[in-house]
Amino acid sequence: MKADVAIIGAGPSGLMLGHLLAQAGVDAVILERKTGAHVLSRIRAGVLERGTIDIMTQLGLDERLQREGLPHDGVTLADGERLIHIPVKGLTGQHVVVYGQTEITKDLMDAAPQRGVPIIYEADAVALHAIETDSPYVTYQKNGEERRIDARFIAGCDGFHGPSRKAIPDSASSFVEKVYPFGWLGVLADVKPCSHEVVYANHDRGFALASMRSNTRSRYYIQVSMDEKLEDWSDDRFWEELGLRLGSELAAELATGPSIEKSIAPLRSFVFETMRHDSLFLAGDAAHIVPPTGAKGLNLAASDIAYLAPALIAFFKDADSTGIDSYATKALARVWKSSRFSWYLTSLMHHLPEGGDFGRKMQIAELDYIASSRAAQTTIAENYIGLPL
Ligand code: RFL
Ligand code: PHB
Repeated sequence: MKADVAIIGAGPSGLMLGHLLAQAGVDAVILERKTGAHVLSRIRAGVLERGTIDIMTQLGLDERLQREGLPHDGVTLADGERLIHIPVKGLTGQHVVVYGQTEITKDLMDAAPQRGVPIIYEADAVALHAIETDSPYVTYQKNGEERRIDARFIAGCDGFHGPSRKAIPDSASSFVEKVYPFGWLGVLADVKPCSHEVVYANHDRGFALASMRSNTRSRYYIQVSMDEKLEDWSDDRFWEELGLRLGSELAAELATGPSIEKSIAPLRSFVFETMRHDSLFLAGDAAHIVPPTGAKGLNLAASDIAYLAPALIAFFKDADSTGIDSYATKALARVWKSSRFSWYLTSLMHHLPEGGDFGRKMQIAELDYIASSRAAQTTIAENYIGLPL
């Protein structure tokens, strides 16, 4: 098989890229290791920035998002019993939209057949070859049979554990990483949210987050140490701990019920430099990971694609290489700024074992400052809605 671009991974970044290329008449094929149902079963991001929504609008695939997405005009930082409301829209003129990553992925997957975006699911043993030449190719196995796609470029959209980043030699790249000594225990439940906006809570007992997927489906997280076992967290224990950490005003509104998903996710910052190696481009979690505080991971994946798709289209349609040549530099500049915000909010809102009493006092002083300063709130608000592309 031949394609202009072979895309590895049918997560949000691979699907958005495949659709944008197809819309412009560039021939792309997506290889995905799992089934579509498996990809859709992963409960992840929930908060979308303007730029992410704009891609869905450009594709004409935003109808359900506009109908079902919940615009959020503010966000709350909680600190024990104190609630600090940040009027994001009042400060920036923009809002974010709560619409699950699962829903975005579903909208893109469902539209793929009629938009001429081929997705090959259950592609095993995907391997990249000749990426330092102008004729790279990808091999994979499907139903036990070896297959090959010859392309002009490969887009590695295969998440943190995929093969694309690993195909780039150490001599041509470097990375920095910070692994946090805790994770997030997340619960999804069909109960009414305790707040109509997202709440990030810093309690002496540890961090908690109240979010939602709809007016009847809530998504909550609490900070746990990485040696916690999922089976030790009954639903009852989770709800009790969550209520303590959110403070009494929100706890009074907390509706509880059986969890429909429960998982523990590690927190890490990771940035791989470079995002291009000759004929291979990296996008999304394949190139960078942010801790989820601040809701930047999916949005960064989308902003990578907002740079990469037009760059590839200009190459194929106008023989113009300027976009592909500046892709890594442009994308990384935004990645670092989002990494900084995610690190800041993670450090501000979590119980940091290494911080000690001084660290805790600094967090409280910073929250006092945020509560009283329009400038500090504006800084948070403009990062929360997403920095410009
Ligand atoms: P994905 O979604 O990981 O998709 C990669 C795809 O590649 C496939 N793949 C392979 N395919 C073929 N061959 C192989 N060898 C392959 N290896 C892997 C995988 O099966 C998969 O389908 O990466 P992508 O597209 O870059 O998207 C990134 C986002 O998924 C991620 O950044 C966000 O989910 C992060 N994130 C959040 N981001 C936000 O913007 N807002 C949020 O509110 C938010 N909350 C979260 C999050 C991530 C979380 N977890 C579990 C990590 C909350 C959590 C709990
Ligand atoms: C979510 O709704 O899953 C969510 C919201 C905000 C975050 C992370 C995750 O910062």
